[in-house]
Amino acid sequence: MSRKSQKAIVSLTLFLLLGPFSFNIVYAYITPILIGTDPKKDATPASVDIVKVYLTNNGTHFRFILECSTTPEPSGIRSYCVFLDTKAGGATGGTYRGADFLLMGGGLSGLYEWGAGGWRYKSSIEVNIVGNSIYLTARLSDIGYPDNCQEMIGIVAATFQPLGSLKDRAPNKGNYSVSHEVIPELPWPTPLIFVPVVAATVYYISKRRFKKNE
Ligand SMILES: [Ca+2]
Repeated sequence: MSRKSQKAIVSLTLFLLLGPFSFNIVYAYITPILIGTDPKKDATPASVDIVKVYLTNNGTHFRFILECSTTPEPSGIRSYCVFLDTKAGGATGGTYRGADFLLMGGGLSGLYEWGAGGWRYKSSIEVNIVGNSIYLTARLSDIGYPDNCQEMIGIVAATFQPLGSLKDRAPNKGNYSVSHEVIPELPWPTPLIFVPVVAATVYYISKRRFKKNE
């Protein structure tokens, strides 16, 4: 086999092996962090009863995971929300006074920002249902992260049905808090070390195979 075709095969192998790897790993989410729990059966129907709230991120996006008693069912009349207090000022009333951002799955899904006395649509979010959980995913930059976020970020999760009517609030009073550092805990070190190791191994195996065939 010519050196040129050997090189081509090695390149192709690397591309096929590392393409999916680099995509999946570099954009992988860190293991979700439990932000807080809320009593079970304190809201009906069970699909709006929040029991656990998790947070994760992949370096560019953050994701809240609301675990409910049964499968969440966002709709035009049922929403799953996360309020974030990221800076001074914010909501002057409602579910969480002081909240600056709102992620809403169901109703008109999206990221909302408090301004001029009300919630204003800012950008789209991703809404997914996995088992008994609903995933709400938004861009970190859309909440002004990291520069415009205070040291401790306040969090309240809530469900509404119909949209104006609060069903469950987690926690029941006050708010959960997460330190500024938890959100940016970047997953980079793993892929940066892992990918070159895989690349080196693939190249080594290919080289040995070619030598054998020569
Ligand atoms: Ca609950």
